[in-house]
Amino acid sequence: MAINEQTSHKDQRADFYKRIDGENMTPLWEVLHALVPQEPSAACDPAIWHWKDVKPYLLESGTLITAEEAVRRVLILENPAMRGESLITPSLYAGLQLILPDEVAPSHRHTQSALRFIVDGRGAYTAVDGERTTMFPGDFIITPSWTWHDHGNDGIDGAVEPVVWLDGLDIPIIRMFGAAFAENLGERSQPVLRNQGDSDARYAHNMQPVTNQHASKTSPIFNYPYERSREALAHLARHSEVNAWQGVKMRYTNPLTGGWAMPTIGTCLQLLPAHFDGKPHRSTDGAVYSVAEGHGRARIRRGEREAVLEFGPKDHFVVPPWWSLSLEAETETVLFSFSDRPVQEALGLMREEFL
Ligand code: 1HN
Repeated sequence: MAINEQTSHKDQRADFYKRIDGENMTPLWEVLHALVPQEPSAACDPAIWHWKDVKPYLLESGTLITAEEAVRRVLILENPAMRGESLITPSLYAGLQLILPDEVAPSHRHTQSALRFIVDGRGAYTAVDGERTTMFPGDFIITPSWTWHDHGNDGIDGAVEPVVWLDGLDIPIIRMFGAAFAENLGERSQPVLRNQGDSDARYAHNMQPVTNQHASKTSPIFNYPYERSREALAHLARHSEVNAWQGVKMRYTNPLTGGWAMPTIGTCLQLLPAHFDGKPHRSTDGAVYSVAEGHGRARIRRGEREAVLEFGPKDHFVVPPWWSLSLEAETETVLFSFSDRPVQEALGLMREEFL
């Protein structure tokens, strides 16, 4: 084909694209490769937020706005490859929330599901559909879709201190479905309808009421205390084999189904023994990590690119989908993590490789 023939093809096409543009149409062949990449190609980079850098800003935010005015006083953890989008991975939102002594974060509900992993301080509470639970570091707490929730900080044992937790929400997933609804209760705190520990007594003792009517897709347990999860990991670390890729890793379950605790977000807690030198693993679910205990290193690789993230207690980091992760621990380490794995499993999309 002669050169001027090629140019005229190009011109003809450009002219064609312009004309169909007026009909809200566009040619697939110009975007096909980007729409259907050969491998996951989302704009999502590895990143870490060190507690020593984050904590002063969180406390400063406490001098600028009250929890009540902010509704939720949160500093969003934004993926550096998606600034401005309020996302930490393509499918997940994460942020660090501060509640000061005697503050209240007013009651509302929304179709997005939320998780909390308590990072710093003790004695704040969250209330979910009429029941309060007191928060301690390392607790994993769930706010199921469309449940009224508010937070407060009355302290415990006569001491009241600032409390910080990690929020994880399925905001992008709900947005993709066009299924986002929210409403305010119009009151600072919802009425308390049940005693603390009620859902725990009903569902967290390997039993359930014979009259159980829990219909939600989310676990009926809304606080998985660190004390118990940590004990399970310690026992397994002492008495069973340590996985060469993941150490001792457990997932939080819904006791009614044995499945994930939340329908859209999978949550895990894992222990890496001191001097653990893990093999690389990759999976299609990008994950957010919160360091509960210990010091170590996350090596996150994709092709020629590598991030080596040195972590310590209360640090947070993100592993993008399909990047390989190797974990190393200097001291005994405990990591909380969450991802969109339940959604990928439900849709038959999950892939993972132990390298
Ligand atoms: C929310 O309701 C909470 O209830 C935290 O604590 C973070 C981020 C976006 C939308 C709603 C909370 C949130 C949120």
